Amino acid sequence: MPKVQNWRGLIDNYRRYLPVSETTPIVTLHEGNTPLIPVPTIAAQIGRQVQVFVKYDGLNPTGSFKDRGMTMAISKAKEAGAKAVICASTGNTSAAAAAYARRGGMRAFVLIPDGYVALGKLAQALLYGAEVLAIKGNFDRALEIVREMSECYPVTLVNSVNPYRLEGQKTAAFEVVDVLGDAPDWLCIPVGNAGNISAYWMGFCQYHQEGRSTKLPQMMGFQAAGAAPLVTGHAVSQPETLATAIRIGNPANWEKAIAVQDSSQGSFNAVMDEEILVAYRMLAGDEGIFCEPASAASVAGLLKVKDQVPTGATIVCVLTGNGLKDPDSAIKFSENNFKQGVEPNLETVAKVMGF
Ligand code: AN7
Repeated sequence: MPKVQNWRGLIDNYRRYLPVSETTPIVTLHEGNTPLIPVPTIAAQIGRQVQVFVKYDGLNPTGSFKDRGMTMAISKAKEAGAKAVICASTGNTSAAAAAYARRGGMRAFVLIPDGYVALGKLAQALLYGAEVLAIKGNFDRALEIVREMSECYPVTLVNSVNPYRLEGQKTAAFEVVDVLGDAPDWLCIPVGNAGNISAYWMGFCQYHQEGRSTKLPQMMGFQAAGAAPLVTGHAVSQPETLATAIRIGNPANWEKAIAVQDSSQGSFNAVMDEEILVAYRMLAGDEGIFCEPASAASVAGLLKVKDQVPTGATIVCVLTGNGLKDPDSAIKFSENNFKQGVEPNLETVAKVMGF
């Protein structure tokens, strides 16, 4: 029998693992339940009978994993009577905060680094009705300001320093284990503020304690080489990478990130922008999966450290955001010289096609 599941969002599905009660008003866009897709051409580049999957979290309602955290953060803010939320963002958090806050009847203030937010993300924040302030500074500066704002004014901070964000995001690990039947051996993930890697680890540990998995994954975090504080061990005052989502020099969850690395026997590694682009094009061109550049860092990283992969390992790479978020990068870096200005007749079209 064909079966269509009535999925009503991750709070509904994983309620018993989340800090919500009967009276919490659930603000949801039915996020979560994203597909875990095999990527055989990437597995083939590693060999040794490894299996590689991508967790395509770009298929969430606003196009990124941030929806997982935002359904929790906004529901809890609403429960506490908040009238407005605030965040700093490289783009995706602002889109998710805007969508969920507006759905919950709250104002959404977002601070973004002027000129460094991908087009789709800005478009979303504007249309969802956020109050957008583009500041003449980078993400790290914006985060400092919104932290202070939330201390001095009646606005709830919904960056990943808000613990409810991580509670929601940990459900991605639950989904991975629910689909695979066990935890993977490796979890490869792009890292900016290190909220998501911390959330995944929480989720894997919680499921493991409940006996739902037999093992815990090694957590492999990847940062862009120009914004790799967790690799170098010191904050980067002027982070630079074309993967603007992870253009972050001073991760808000630094201590948590180090704890995850130590307790999972994982590591942080840097990938060059050029390596990110190779993975970005490979995912789209060989696997039909369109993610944004920052997300491709997980696959770029896996390929970079492929010699360390244990034989027969099961690996999950997290694709955190949808490719449609950043159409400019897709066009700029596609290496696809499409034919423009073609005369509209059969003869020319066939000729240009090489027939
Ligand atoms: C696509 O939106 O920080 O390590 O302000 O958008 O949890 O920070 C985005 C981060 C990875 C890094 N992939 O996650 C923001 C923001 C994508 C992202 C990350 C982000 P964290």
